[in-house]
Amino acid sequence: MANQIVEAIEKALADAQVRLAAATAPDAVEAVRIDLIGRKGLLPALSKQMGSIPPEERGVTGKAFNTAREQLQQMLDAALERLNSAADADAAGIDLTLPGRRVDVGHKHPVVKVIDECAEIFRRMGFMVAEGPEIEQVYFNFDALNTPQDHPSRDPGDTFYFSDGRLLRTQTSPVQIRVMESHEPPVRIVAPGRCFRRDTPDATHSMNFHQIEGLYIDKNVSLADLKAVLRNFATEMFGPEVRIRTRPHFFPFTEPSVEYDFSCIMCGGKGCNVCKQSGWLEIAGAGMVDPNVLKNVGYDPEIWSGFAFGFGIERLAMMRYRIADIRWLYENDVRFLAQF
Ligand code: 2U9
Repeated sequence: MANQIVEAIEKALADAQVRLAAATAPDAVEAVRIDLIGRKGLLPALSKQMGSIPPEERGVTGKAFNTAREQLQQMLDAALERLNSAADADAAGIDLTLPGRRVDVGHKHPVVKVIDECAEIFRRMGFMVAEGPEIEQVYFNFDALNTPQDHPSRDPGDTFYFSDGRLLRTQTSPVQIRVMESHEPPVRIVAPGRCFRRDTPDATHSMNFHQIEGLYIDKNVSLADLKAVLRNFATEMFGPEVRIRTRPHFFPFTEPSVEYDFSCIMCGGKGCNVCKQSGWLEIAGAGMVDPNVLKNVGYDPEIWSGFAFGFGIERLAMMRYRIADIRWLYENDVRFLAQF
């Protein structure tokens, strides 16, 4: 008899569970409460049968009633809570069935992505990253780099000067001078950063641009070491199919000086608008560090030698991402920037 009562209680609870899950209004929850524990409800009716069961089973059956009442109360509360919060959302005009709103996560600017990627490639070849000030002294930007007073890059019309004589650096080479002045050789660094030149902006020129320059000083360093480093950089950055070539050039701070061309990334070297049908793109300047520069920082050029190179970051980014106009990198138009 006791088992039948306990079974009836369990079945009543299971039925209530189903009805509460389907309830769409508080009235339906109240109806479940009345049916089960109202004055004429199922549980009070069952408890009246307690008298007809053997005394030794009454304890167990009584416990089953108490547990059932507690459980039922929790189920009723939870159902009301669910209906009320849905009603609140409804009143506030919120549709809980809509998918969540996507949160736009920001990302790095393409110029910064290319700097990071270059730094990582050179890091794997043993170069450390060095940084320095964007507002520089004339000595670090020009004199220490063997660039004479009458060199065109020192023209006030080509460089931004402050009234106290300092300037906005035109290259990151002053960073290398600062590192050499404060460290004994060997030196293996890359210096990425913002530079400034008084150019008229167009599709390939910006007054504000970025460079990454490298410097490698050790004993018995040669142009062959430079070639190996740039060959590896080209492969890592643009893939193994890219060819490289060297042309003689002149820079005040390197002797001999060269320019590096990479086979055109756009047409694979066949000739197109971007490479002006030549199949090649000018990518980097480089050379063996001029002995005068080594002397300026107190290194003995009879013992130490080394190479230096410089890349324009925007140019790399434009090739990497096939960007036609450098100015797009500086307009902060998110429709453009969101593509990278
Ligand atoms: C020291 C000595 C020598 C770094 C060099 C270049 C050639 C070069 C270009 C990069 C992009 C100019 O703005 S750009 O188009 N850079 O052509 N840079 S050799 O030579 C150094 C640097 C530091 C102490």
